[in-house]
Amino acid sequence: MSKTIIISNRLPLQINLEDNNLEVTPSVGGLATGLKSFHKDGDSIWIGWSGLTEEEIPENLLEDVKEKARKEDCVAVNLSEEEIEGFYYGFSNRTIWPLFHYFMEYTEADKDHWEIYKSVNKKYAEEVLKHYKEGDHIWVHDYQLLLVPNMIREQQPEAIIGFFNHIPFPSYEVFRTLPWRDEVLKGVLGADLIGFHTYDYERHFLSSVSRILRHQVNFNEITLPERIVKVDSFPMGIDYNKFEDAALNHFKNTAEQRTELQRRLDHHSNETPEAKLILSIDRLDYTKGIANRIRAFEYFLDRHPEFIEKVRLVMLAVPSRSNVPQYQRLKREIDELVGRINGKFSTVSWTPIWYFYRSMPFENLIDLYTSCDIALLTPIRDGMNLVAKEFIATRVNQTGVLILSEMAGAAHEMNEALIINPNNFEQISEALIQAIEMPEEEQKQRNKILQKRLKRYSVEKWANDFMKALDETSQDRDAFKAR
Ligand code: GDG
Repeated sequence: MSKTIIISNRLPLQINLEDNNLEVTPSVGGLATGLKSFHKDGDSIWIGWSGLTEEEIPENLLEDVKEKARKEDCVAVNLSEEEIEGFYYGFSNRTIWPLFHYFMEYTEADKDHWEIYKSVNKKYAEEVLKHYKEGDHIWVHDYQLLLVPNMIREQQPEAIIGFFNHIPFPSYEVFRTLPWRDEVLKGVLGADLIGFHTYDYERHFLSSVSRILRHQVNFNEITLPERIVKVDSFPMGIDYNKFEDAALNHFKNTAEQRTELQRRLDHHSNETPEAKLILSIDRLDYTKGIANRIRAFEYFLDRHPEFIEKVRLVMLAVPSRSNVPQYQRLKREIDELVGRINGKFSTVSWTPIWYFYRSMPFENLIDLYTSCDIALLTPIRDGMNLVAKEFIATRVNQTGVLILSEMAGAAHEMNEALIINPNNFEQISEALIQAIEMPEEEQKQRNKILQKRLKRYSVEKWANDFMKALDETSQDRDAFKAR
């Protein structure tokens, strides 16, 4: 029987070592949370890194790591510290990530990182080839593995390979600055189907292929000498029922069942029932516009002192890539901004920003989503942004207002939100006032439409649509051969 082989940088689980014991926790992050449900329901194996380097795993626990992964239908790729440094922190996160998010000033072009990126991509491809059987569908994910599709293709020319890019694809003028642009494009073109979150990313990719590699591009088809490659947009959804059910259960909790965080949030609303909670949740990443958001909040409080003690920004920033200097700098900048603004506006009974720098368990995430009145998500660039969709899915009584940056892929599908430019503080400030004053009836009208759409275009549908389109590429193959 044929199966699907999913390949991503990280597995959907993280294996940690505590006092010589292995502990398994779920991975946080858009790709893992999104694809997990597809993996659970289908006949698939998932290949990726476990989170522990070769040096960290004691010899006697090597088999246990494999076993822990196998139990979840996962295969752990072994990576050394040097490989993680060059491949993950290096080329993936100091070259591709900033370049694809238009942060050209952060983009490094380090030849050593590139060499390690290539050799690690080869490792992933080889692991796939070990598990591959004719008829299997191979689904490669994201910017850390851009070379994997062609590495598989070279060994298995008839394999059915899909690739999905979870981050933006930049315009040709930006992409062309990458020294290894030809190799990167050729790597991805090993796939039969290439998917993006939005039509804009898709057309940027097609334009780079036609201008850099000079392949013929017709509408969304690229003609290579030996085959056709299809390119399309598949906006990723969320596991809607999971978030809706969690929110429904959350409201059934008795006083004793409530989490400590929930009690604090309840305390806030009992003390000042008219005060609004504004929520933001992201990985601590410069693309997410967190520093801008805090500055915009300061701009808002400066110009509208009537909202002092009437609003609070609840900000969850999840630690991420803390080995990369820009992330360390950003952490310091945010600490400083939060301290300054809390110092500037606090009263004896009120602090404007509650700031959490940590990852929270899922139930606390639901506490935050359901207790806040407004979500303020202001990325400078974001492939999709699943948090925006999760917030709406948890609003089971349909109240709540989403303020969302136009630079997030999700903005294309969420027109009923208040859409803002993250660099325009005045616009953000006005959106906050509009959100605070929006009548409940209007909130419900907007959210009803959003919820209907998100429920329909769930992550399950996203994965099924992609797999169906991948299946259909075999017909194109036959047609191409018959030419
Ligand atoms: C990349 C792209 C694209 C967050 N904090 C906690 C937590 N989360 C979960 C959220 C959400 C996920 O992490 C974050 O997803 P995003 O989509 O917002 O962002 P990225 O991690 O940057 O994801 C992005 C995505 O891939 C999918 O293609 O949308 O544009 O950058 O699911 O719920 N989960 C838990 N605790 C936390 O503290 N349990």
